[in-house]
Amino acid sequence: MTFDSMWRDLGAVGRDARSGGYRRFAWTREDHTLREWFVGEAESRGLDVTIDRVGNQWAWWGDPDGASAGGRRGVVTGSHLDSVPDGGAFDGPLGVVSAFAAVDALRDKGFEPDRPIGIVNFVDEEGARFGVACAGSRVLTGAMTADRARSLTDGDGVTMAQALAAAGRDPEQLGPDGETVRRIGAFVELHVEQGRHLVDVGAPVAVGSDIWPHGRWRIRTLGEANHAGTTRLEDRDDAMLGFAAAVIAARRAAETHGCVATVGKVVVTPGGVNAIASEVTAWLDARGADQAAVRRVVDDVTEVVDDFGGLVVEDSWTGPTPFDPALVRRLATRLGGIPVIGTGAGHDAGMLANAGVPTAMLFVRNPTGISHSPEEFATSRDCHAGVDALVTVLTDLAGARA
Ligand code: HGY
Ligand code: MN
Ligand code: MN
Repeated sequence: MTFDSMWRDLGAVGRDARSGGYRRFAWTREDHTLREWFVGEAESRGLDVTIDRVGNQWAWWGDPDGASAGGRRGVVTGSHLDSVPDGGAFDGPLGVVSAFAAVDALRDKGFEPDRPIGIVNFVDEEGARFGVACAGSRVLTGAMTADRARSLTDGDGVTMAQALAAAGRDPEQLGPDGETVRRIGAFVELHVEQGRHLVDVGAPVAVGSDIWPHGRWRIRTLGEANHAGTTRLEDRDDAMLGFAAAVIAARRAAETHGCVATVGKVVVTPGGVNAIASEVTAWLDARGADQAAVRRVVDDVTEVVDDFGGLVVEDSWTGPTPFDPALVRRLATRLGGIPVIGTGAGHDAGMLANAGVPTAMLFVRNPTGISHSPEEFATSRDCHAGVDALVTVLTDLAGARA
């Protein structure tokens, strides 16, 4: 299977006919189809598939436990297959498909790795269903407890534990998996760029050097349900007002503190056009190069929400995440001095880096610069340039002289 045929196969899975975007959420039917696809691609290449305690899938070329027998730890690449609601085709899948295509290319040129090469599909990277991003790599590395993960609920009140059980997995098995993490000597995640830097500098591929501090906070404002037409203004307790003030405050605070912030998801109760809202739950996403500034954004929003008697609770926080400087330099050098860029997007690579795994990323140009949208795009030519870069990197890191 070549890159293009794999890409075509994946294209139909979880695609929403109306929006053209993808709805691939953790432990759903679409996710099951994607996981089956991953196993099929791995087995068709004779790779050994293992599944860790969290449900992340790993396809191995060589014995990943060779290190325990005095061998060298594996070089791993890959990414995730899940999406945000109406997400683009490339965010996640580009890294997984490129990984399989890179193994094909290495074999075509007769490459014999001197250490195991692994391809990973991290489960639930977007956190679209249960609300915490990088859930699969967070639990794997101990950055989120299994108890908390099991108790997370989706929009229908289904817990992650129930979703795992429905998908045939034992929720009690969920937990950190040090044995799996120890197999990784280096991790390089290839990902579509979620911005316009490569367009602006005219390069197809870049090395990723770091991830900005970023987090998610749940905002809850309360009111009193009542009739939209007969309740006097002075008698109203409208939960929407605090929510609306928070949204504007987030934007203003981001401008003031040099960050980015948005409220992209909101749930209103009871949610009737002619009923005053009794409760609003909304999610703030705030990020920036300076973590103190991000905290000030959240403080400003919290102050406004407090004024309306509401509550702001931190759902997840990831501090500044520099990738391994030596590995970043090594990749940039091997790839002929290509650009080295940071990103405001969170990735599983960040979780592994924070767990002490030597990690870096490769970014592939996105002509629209848009992501988390059906408009997300990368040309076939640049996708193949990404695979070529990954082949160079894997040859270097897994080669005999590495
Ligand atoms: O939210 C992010 O930055 C990533 O797409 N999970
Ligand atoms: Mn994403
Ligand atoms: Mn991603």
